[in-house]
Amino acid sequence: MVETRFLDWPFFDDRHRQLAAELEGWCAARAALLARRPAGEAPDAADALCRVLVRALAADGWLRHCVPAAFGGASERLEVRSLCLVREILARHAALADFAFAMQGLGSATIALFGSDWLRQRYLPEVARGERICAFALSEPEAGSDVAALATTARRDGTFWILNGEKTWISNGGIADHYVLFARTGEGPGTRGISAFVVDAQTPGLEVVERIATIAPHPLARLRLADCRVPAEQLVGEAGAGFRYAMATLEIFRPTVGAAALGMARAALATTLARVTRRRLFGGPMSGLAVVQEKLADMATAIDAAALLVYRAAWEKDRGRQRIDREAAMAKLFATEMAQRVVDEAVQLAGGLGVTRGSRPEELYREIRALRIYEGASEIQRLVIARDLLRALA
Ligand code: COS
Repeated sequence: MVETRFLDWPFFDDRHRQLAAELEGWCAARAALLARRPAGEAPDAADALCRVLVRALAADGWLRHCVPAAFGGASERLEVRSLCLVREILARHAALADFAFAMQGLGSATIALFGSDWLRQRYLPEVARGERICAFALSEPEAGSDVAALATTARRDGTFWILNGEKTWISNGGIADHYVLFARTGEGPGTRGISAFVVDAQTPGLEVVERIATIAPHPLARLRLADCRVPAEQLVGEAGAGFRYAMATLEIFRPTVGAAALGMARAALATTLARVTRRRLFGGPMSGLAVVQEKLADMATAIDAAALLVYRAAWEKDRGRQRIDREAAMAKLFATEMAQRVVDEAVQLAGGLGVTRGSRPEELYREIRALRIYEGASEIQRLVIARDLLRALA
């Protein structure tokens, strides 16, 4: 049974309830597509399916939630509650569908928020129509959590910028049509000397040098930039403001990562409920055992607590709060950590089946893990929360 009671919470209005119902209908109608899995474990095994998912999500208008209305989107500006609802529902059905959706948003939001009209007009309508696959290229071999340490450089040369360096763990790397890519331009020290560029995948000097295989396959790559010449109009906003743009983008997407975790946790609970009511143990259904009921209660309570934090953060942003650093960090931290525990309990209650390749708990166990790492590891979210608490005292 699909949980819908949370949609009555005051964070939502009829628009959101309608969106959730329509997306559930879409997922039911596209069940065969959502049941497809990457062909094997090679680093590029998920490429073809990701492309198909992007096209399918676009064909029925879901990617319109990734861009503002002026460029073919669904709402005047990016609506975080809608992004979260779409991610939660897609992730409950198929993690790769959620991934395909999320990357269209993460790899275009910096353009939507800070890009020139020319950039927005050139990129965003194609993103919404699924004609362009997006990527967000921030991490480097020596700069993951500590963004200020990034070493890729961009040097101005007439009407071009010349980029040199390496980016790694770039989602959609290898299939993306463009990368929103961050490089050091040196206007100031550390965070104050970074700029954001939109780099087309075909730009000479940009090369995908390694495809990376992960425990839950999705397109991921290491990129090398060797005298990569990027036209000056591909700079997003102002030179030197890239760190702020990256953080503002992540602030929108961190609650949505929490929402994806929520979807996976709900899938784990649903699978567990189906199992414990069917399976008999010691002469009765497993669900009759107090030790099992205790686990079910803890799983459901953790899920609701995470949902409250996720949709609180989304609602705060949608109602116009400029910065939601603390709320976004709490949502991502709590929801991803709780989903890991809930999925682990689902594996435990499934017994041998839980660790059997191809079972739903086993799949969720592999899929949930990366969410505690990407877009700011749990440790970084704790740092953001603590700093915000301490700043309030100063
Ligand atoms: N919106 C707008 N501006 C923001 C912001 C936000 N949400 N968060 C920070 N900023 C601004 C700050 O206001 C500050 O501005 P000033 O220079 O004008 O004072 C500037 O950015 C620097 O912020 P801060 O001092 O907090 O930067 P630090 O280098 O100390 O640390 C952390 C920042 C660790 C929080 C950051 O590097 C981070 O989030 N790391 C994780 C990165 C990540 O998510 N990587 C995954 C990549 S995508 S898979």
